[in-house]
Formats: sequence, structure tokens, C-alpha cells
Amino acid sequence: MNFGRAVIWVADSFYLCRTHFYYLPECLPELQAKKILMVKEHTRSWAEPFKIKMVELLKMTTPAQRAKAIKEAGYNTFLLRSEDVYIDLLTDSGTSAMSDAQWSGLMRGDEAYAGSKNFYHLDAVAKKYYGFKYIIPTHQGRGAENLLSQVMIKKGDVIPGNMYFTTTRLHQELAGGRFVDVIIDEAHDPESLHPFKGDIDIEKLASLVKKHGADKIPYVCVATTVNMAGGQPVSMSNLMALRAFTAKHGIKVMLDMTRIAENAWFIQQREKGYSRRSVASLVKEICSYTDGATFSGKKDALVNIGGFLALNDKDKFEEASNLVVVYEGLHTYGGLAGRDMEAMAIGIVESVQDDHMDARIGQVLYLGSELAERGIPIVRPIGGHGIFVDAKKFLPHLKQTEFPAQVLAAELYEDAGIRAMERGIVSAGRNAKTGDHYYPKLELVRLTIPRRVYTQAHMDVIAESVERVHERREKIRGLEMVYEPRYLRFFQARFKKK
Ligand code: P70
Repeated sequence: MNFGRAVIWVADSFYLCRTHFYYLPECLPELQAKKILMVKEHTRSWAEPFKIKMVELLKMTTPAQRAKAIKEAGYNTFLLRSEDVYIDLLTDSGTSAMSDAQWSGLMRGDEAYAGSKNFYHLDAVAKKYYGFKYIIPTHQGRGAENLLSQVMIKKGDVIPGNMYFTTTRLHQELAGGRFVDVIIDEAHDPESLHPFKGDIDIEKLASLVKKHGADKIPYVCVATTVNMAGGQPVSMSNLMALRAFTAKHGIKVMLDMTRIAENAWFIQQREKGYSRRSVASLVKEICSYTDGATFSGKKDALVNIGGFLALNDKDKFEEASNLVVVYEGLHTYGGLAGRDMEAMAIGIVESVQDDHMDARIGQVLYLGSELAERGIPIVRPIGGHGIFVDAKKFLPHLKQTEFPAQVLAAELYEDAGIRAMERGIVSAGRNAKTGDHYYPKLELVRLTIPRRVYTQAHMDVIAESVERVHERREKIRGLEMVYEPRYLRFFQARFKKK
């Protein structure tokens, strides 16, 4: 990274990188006391390190068309047709724009059933950038989660993790295990300015080990970044402490490395001693404190489909590469076309470039600061892949059982055709034993930013739309769930207005 150009010291509290001011670890206590998140004082504008070669035209809709569409979708944004959406912030998963290099990689797809040369390319790139010994491609992240859970978890096991993720927890449960949250308390507080809200609370982990015994804990699942907490990063020092603690007890560490490059960028920006390190080198260091990983290439790696399971243990690798033929496909394609593996190999390299990451998270921070300036309650600090609006604060007159985040996501669609995702009580699901809803502390609407897809003008439209909905928030009514599927209910549940 070119520091002369990218970073200027200002006073003794802030430093400027091309995009924004970020705070330094040294002055955190002071900043937390003042509740300052960032100071906006650009010297120069920043811009993306690419230009646009092809565009996808969008359909513009009227308010009446949108009101009809969201009603027909049962007030669930997952059930909207994408052609009825203007700005699609449902997810950053599989929605990125590929580069010209990736598109040309598609043309080099070797669609042999076995031993495709694209597999060997992916295998070499993943080993080079992440440092794991063995790679098994899967169709996407949850394919890898299924394999990992099946080869590692026995009935009655406990799997600690830094906050649950929906698919990860479900696969752990289907394999007979039980997820236990050991993230630091700050992660559940949308207003805490802790710079690494994804950190694992080693004390909580220690008492879990004491209670159940290390034999019942096959691994700790650590996610970089933590999606459900708002895209919050884990610090390098926490990963090291986790490694030291688990090594003492003979427990493995498995990484959910879905947004690892974003996590590495936050370490570079915020953690003492890392500001001169490249994102690429930080990514590799993170992996070095773990024994394996599940990866959804649909996020960081800038592809529309793909993932892998990485392992260092030869026996577990052999077991998993046998199992993959049952669920995904042969171990040299794992449910992917050769061309998809090629695009992912190229995307991995692009994903760890400092310039790319500056622009990617710079855009998220831009939207976040626009919303914060308008008085919209959002999770702070702003995370890596999107802005998480605090629906409990936005709609304080609604009970959690009236699904405030679901309501807000539907309202945003009606206002300007912006599609967001509920990340609250509907996503949390029910306790399998008692049948009760889980009541998560965080009731959020995620405005997820796809990589390299939307412009700054789109960000302005989004901020204005959220502001408009905020202005009429008191008139907004709750929802009632009228259809609830058994698994991952948020995808297909239907609602009606109260
Ligand atoms: C999202 C997507 C996927 C994901 C993730 C983390 C931290 C694993 C995966 C699974 C898609 C999604 C998935 C479930 C519910 C809503 C949305 N996250 N770990 O939008 O990867 O999708 O490839 O199987 O974020 O956040 P995959």
C-alpha cells in the first residue's frame, strides 16, 4: 500500500486514508467517550479502481406497482421478483460484478468431469493466499458447512462460535451438535463502539470448556467478519489468544472465512501494529491461527457461485473428500463448473488487493455516514459488507413479535424499490426444543452492498429513501406471520399487515 499517498496524519487522533478518517487504537477510549465514529473532512475525493465496461439496465417502477408487488410477496423481500427491484441490497452474496479477467476466465473453463485444470488453478491459488493444505470445492459456503459438520461433530457435541450464522448453526444442529454463542457482549449492543465486536470472549469459552469438557467441543467456529453482528471484525490479537487457549485444551479452530479480506482490512485500519501490512498478508496470517475453513466464494471472492472447504488434517480431508461425492460432486469440482472455479481463482487474487478493499469498504462507509448524518439509528462501528439499521430504535412503537425489521424492509421497498434483508427475530427462528421464538437483542435491517455494482449516486438515493421512511415512521404498522416454513423460515415466511 502506498502510504505516502494514502495516509496523512492529522492532529494526533486521526489518520486519513484515501477514503475517510479512521480512528486509531490508541485514541479509542477518548473517541468512545466522545462517541465519535469518524470525522468527515476529505482533502480529496476517492473513487473506485476500475471503470465500467458493461451495464445492466433496470426497470423503474411506480409506488402503486411496488405496493402490489410487496403484498404479493407476503411482505418478505426474499419473495420479490428481482426485476421489480431498483437497488438490490438483499445480499452481497453472488451479486458482485466480475472483472474482465474473470469473464475471460469463464471462457477457459475446462469442463472435464474429473481433474479439470481450473480445479488445479483454484487449488494453487487458495493454498497460496490462504495457506491451508487441502481444498475441496463446494457449490457454495453451506455445502462446505455440511461437510465440515458431518466429519467433525458427534451427537451431543457443543460448538462455540462468535455469534450464530443461520446456515452454519443449522448444519451443526443437523449433525447432532449444539451451537453456543461466545462472542463478546459488546457485539449485541448496536451502540458500542468497540473496534472488534467480532472478538471471542475467551472467559466465556473457558467456562464452556470447564462445564462440558474439551472432549465435547470438536472445534471453535470463528467467523471473519461476523455477519449477524453487523459485519464486525475479529482482531488478530483475539485470534492469537484463541489459538493459544484452544491449543492448551486440544480443541481445533475452524474459520468461516466468508468475508476474510474485509476483516483483514479492518485489522489494517484499526489494530495497533498492522497499519503497514497488506490485506493479502493479513488474510494469510488469520488463516495460520486456524485448522481449516469453510468459504463462500460468493462474497469476498467476487463470483456468482462457488465455495470450498479447507483442511489441514489429512484424515479429515480424506473423509470429507469422500463425503463430497455424495452431496456435491467429484472432489475436483464439488458442484461447480470448471469455469466457475476459474472465475473464483481469479476473484480470490482480486479480493485481497488493498485498492479494491479501500473502495469496497469506502463505499459502505460513505452510505453509513450519509445515514448517520440524517439521524438514522445504525449499528456502529459501520461494518464491512453493509449498513445495519436498528429497527427496534427506528420503530420503537412495535413489539418484537410484530417483526419491526421485516416491516422496515418492506417499507423501504415500497418507498423507492430498494430491497433490504431482515436480520432479526424472523432470521433467528425458533428454539427446536421449546418451539419458542428466539428473541435476538439485535433486530436489524441489512442494507448489503454488492461489490463493484452500484455508484455513489445510488448510495445517495438509498440514504434519501431511508430518511423519507424515517420521517413517517410513527404511522408504520406491524406484521403478522401467516406462513412459517420449518427450516430457515426467513427465506419463505409470509406476512400480512396488522
Ligand atoms: C448473506 C449470505 C452466507 C454466509 C455467510 C456466512 C458468514 C456462511 C454463509 C453461507 C447468504 C445468506 C445465507 C443465509 C441467509 C441469508 C443469506 N451469507 N457464513 O446474504 O454461504 O450462502 O454460500 O451458502 O454470510 O449473508 P452460502
